[in-house]
Amino acid sequence: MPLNTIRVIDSHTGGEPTRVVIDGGPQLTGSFADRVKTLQKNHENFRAAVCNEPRGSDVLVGALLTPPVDPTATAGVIFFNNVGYLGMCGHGTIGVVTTLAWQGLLLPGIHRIETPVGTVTTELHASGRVSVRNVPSFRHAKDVEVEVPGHGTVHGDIAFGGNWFFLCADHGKTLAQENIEELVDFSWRIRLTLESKNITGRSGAHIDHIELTSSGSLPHINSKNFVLCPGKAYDRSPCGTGTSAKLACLAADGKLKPSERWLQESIIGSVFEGSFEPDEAGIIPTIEGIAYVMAETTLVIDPNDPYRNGIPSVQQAISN
Ligand code: PYC
Repeated sequence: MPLNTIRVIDSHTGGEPTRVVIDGGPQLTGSFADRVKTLQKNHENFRAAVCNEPRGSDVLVGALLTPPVDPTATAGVIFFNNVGYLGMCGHGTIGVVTTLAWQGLLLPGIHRIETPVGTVTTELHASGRVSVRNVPSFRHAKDVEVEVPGHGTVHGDIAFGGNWFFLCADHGKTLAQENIEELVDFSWRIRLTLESKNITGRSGAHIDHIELTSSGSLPHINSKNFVLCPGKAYDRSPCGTGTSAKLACLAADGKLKPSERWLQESIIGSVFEGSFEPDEAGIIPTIEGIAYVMAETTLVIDPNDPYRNGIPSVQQAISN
């Protein structure tokens, strides 16, 4: 049987990797929603082969390019990870724009990118930085009380920034790299509690990202976060959609004014710059960061390889 090959370009944005599939991925047709459904229903092996071990890792976010349906967009993209699919991905969008520029397909300027939750407007700056004007973001609920087993009561806001987040500030933890194992375990217990208590986003939406927040480690940084992603990997970047959700909460509390700059630090110290414009649905956030291309490679799917479709992630069951 012939070997199947998939060409990818790997980049990272603030330490968080994005693997853009540039050739060999499924050809999707129909409306954008149909494409997402087809990918989810018929191409699970593709997702797992690209993202899961042994070719990928839990932290990797994959990006499948597809021709846009929206005539104003330059490209369409569907993001996926070790357990499933993302609505939007901020660090991933910065990675996609950087990758397309690296291939010589995009010049500095404005480029609209279609995603499953709407079209975002990106700007590739001459410096190589990329800003992403995200989809409308909003806070759904404030100060929701959650009893975390083995810890006690915490409170958090439920907000949408392209994905659904539970943002918690009264966690009592130190957001530092040496505590990552503890932060993963604690955030995962919050996630399980939200599920067991049926605490959801709007219209029953699954809250699959947990964001712990604290003050920044330097005086000019507004806030630091630790974001646990759906498949139990933590975001090395400040999380573009998580920063958008944070901006929505700040705006709802009147703590940040339109156009005011917000510096959001990640658990490893990388920083996104954020700001927002008011919108009838909440806010339109813009986040800015920089990505670096790390590898251009061809994945080989050998039909004789028992792990050709990846090792299923142990987190798969809960996330589906
Ligand atoms: O940057 O939006 C983001 C993101 C979501 C999951 C990982 N990164």
